[in-house]
Amino acid sequence: MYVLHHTPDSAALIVRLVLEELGLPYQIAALDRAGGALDSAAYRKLQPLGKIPALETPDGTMFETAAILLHLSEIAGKLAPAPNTPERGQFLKWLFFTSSNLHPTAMNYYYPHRVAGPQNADAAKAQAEANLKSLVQTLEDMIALDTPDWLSAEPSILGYYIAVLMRWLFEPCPATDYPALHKILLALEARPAAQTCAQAEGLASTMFSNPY
Ligand SMILES: N[C@@H](CCC(=O)N[C@@H](CS)C(=O)NCC(=O)O)C(=O)O
Repeated sequence: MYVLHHTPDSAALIVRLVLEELGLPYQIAALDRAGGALDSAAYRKLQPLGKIPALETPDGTMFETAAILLHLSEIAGKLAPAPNTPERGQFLKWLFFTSSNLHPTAMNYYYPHRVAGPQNADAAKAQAEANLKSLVQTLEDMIALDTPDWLSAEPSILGYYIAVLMRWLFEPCPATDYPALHKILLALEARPAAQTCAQAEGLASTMFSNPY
């Protein structure tokens, strides 16, 4: 049994989608963020930076969304090209592009004061927005050019990761501006795993393509 330390519509949603898609048994451990749960000694033992998510697995606790997703896909042998296949390197490249560039820049957009201080937050947010548009366009161009199987209408850990980020980024980067990505979001949000998560977290059934 996996235990997902979770708040709704956070990066824990990405892990939940993958647990659902793989049919792995899991429990939700709700984090009382307003009550300071992220700073508690107990949670810092699971996630030393006090970030969401953390996942308790039969092999120990994991954090970092991309690491968790890769681990789950390797255990199940699904949702990513297998190790030692020709597609694996390309897939890993774009997974790390997402976790090292897109995800942190999304955080900079929502928490600009953290990177620039309160007095510079507006400028930092504007810069994050410009960076996000460029990063999302880079992804869009790659999909349109390469049509990879591992980022397509078929579910993958990378597809779900990007879908949740596009949900959060609807305001600066509406999905309809990116036709190749939009097609993927429509396919993923129609899946039973996505609808189960949407219901559980009180999200629209068009959770990725048109979230609000
Ligand atoms: N690199 C981490 C980032 C996780 C992250 O930033 N999570 C956000 C929620 S989406 C969070 O914990 N926010 C609370 C905060 O920063 O105070 C990962 O990929 O798991």
